[in-house]
Order: sequence, then C-alpha cells, then structure tokens
Amino acid sequence: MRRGLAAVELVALGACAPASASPTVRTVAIGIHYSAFSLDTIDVEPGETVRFVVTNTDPIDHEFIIGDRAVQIAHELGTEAFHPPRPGEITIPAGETVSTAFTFGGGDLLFGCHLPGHYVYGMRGTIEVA
Ligand SMILES: [Cu+2]
Repeated sequence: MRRGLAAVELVALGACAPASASPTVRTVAIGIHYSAFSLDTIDVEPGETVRFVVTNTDPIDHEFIIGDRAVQIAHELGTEAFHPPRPGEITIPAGETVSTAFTFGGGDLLFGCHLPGHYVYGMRGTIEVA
C-alpha cells in the first residue's frame, strides 16, 4: 500500500517537472537602422522571460542595455571599467544579430545604447511591465 502511494507521487512529480523546467520564452525581434531602434516601447508581463533578438544593419556597433535609470546612467557615464556578461546587456557589432534573454520583475525599465551620444540622440525606449 505504501509502495503504491510512493509510485503515484513519483508519477505526479514527473508530470510537473517538464512544465517548470522549460517555461515558454517569448521572442521579441528588434532592428537597429540609422542609429535608431525599431521599437520605442516594449510591453512585457511581470515575471516574464523574453528573448530579445537584436539585428544591427548599421556599419557601426551598437548596444542594447536593459535596466532602470541607475543602470542607464551608469552606462551613460561610462563608470564601469569592465563589462562582465550580464543578461540584458549586449553589444551588437556592425551587421550582426545578437540575442539576450531577460527575466522581468514588477517595475518598468528602460533600454538604450550608450555609445557616445547615442542615448541622448534617441537610441532608447521604455519597457512597460504590466
Ligand atoms: Cu548606438
């Protein structure tokens, strides 16, 4: 009797495992052309993981940095001497496509490129988390 219950529990656990191990990840494609992002607002759900596929068709490199105001300011001021690889922070070399996955919390965020002058020029947008 006890062995039978354990088997049922194992089957139940097995049935749950795949759902939690591979949550659905939405892909959002973003283009960069003439130093402008193709989107200026991105809507996501709280807790959602989104894979951003960013294609840069310009002859110069660009960045796609996700973060709050503090993150954007830190990158704009260039106070980070070294950029460790982080989710939501990528450089897209000229003519290339780079992707990054980012899991959102509950608050709105910003995205932008912080090559000199680009953010101020308009290479930025908002991510509305709701
Ligand atoms: Cu740029």
